[in-house]
Amino acid sequence: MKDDPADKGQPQRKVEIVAAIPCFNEERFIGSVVVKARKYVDRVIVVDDGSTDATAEVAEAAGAEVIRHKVNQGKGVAIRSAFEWAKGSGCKALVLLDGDGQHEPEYIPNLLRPVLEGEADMVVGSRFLAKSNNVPQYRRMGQHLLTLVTNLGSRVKLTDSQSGFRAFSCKAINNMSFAEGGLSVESEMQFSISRSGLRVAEVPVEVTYVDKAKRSPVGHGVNVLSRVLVLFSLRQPLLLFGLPGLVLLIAGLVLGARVLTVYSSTHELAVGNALGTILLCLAGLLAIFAALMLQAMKELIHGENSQLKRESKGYAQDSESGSEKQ
Ligand SMILES: Nc1nc2c(ncn2[C@@H]2O[C@H](COP(=O)(O)OP(=O)(O)O)[C@@H](O)[C@H]2O)c(=O)[nH]1
Ligand SMILES: [Mg+2]
Repeated sequence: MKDDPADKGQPQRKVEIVAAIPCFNEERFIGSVVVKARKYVDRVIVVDDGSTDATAEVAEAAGAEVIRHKVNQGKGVAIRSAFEWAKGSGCKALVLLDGDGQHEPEYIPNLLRPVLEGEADMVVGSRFLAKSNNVPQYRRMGQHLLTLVTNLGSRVKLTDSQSGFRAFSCKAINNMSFAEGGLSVESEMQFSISRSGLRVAEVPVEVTYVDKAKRSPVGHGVNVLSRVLVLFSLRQPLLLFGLPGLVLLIAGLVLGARVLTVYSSTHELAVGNALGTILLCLAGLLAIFAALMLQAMKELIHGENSQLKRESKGYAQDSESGSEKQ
């Protein structure tokens, strides 16, 4: 068993297809998930994220290689560890699935097909494309809202932005980057994929809800939504803040014009409307100001990143020509 991502062991023989399962306290289900997944891939990696139960031992007994985080760091961090392992192994494809029995490993070949046939770099298993899905109603509404906001913010259209059942090509493994530590990592992948110009596809998957939700669905939803809005605001500030700001400002100006018209004909100030005008204009101006500030920051960061990339390219070329001269 490995102790931390830093000293993850690399496979002895060439591993082509890897399945990685981020886990936190899944001793009840992880054994059967690993055994089933092994039928479809060369290696199963379980990232045990500081579980306090026997997840790691059960996973290992079932034939998985276990990367162990000493303390719980969140699903996103566990997925980063899995990506690092996959990068080091030089594998052709990586599949992610949950360790709670929700994802049926028999769908792994369907997820892998577009990747292995060179049609997509990330394939998402969508619960909402399947003929039947037993996603509970309360979850379904929240999932659709999160998908709507993620699609708008990332400009990548999926039917199930929150599905953790996904496959990635070698190109995606090497080019995607994400920083989210928790359960918003799936949304962040959508932002990352559009930024890296990778291709995305969806295939239908059916899921089973074996257990009750482990955390409050409302709290979970609000948490993910707030992170998605942060990603959205950094990616498209003009759309998220600028457009509503402009609408508020125009509404304020229209109301203001009405206040003036009434005043000029009656010489009476419509106090309520005048206050409304001030509030709408202030809110609109604030939103536009926030949008412009965020846009400026975005362009600054983008400019600095491009500069760094150019510098490191130049440095690599210089050292190449230097070694040729020697
Ligand atoms: N590594 C890691 N995995 C987690 C964490 N929280 C949940 N998971 C795993 O992520 C998967 C989905 O989590 P779950 O709580 O079932 O989310 P839900 O299906 O969206 O309600 C399961 O395999 C969990 O074990 C965490 O803090 N760290
Ligand atoms: Mg689950």
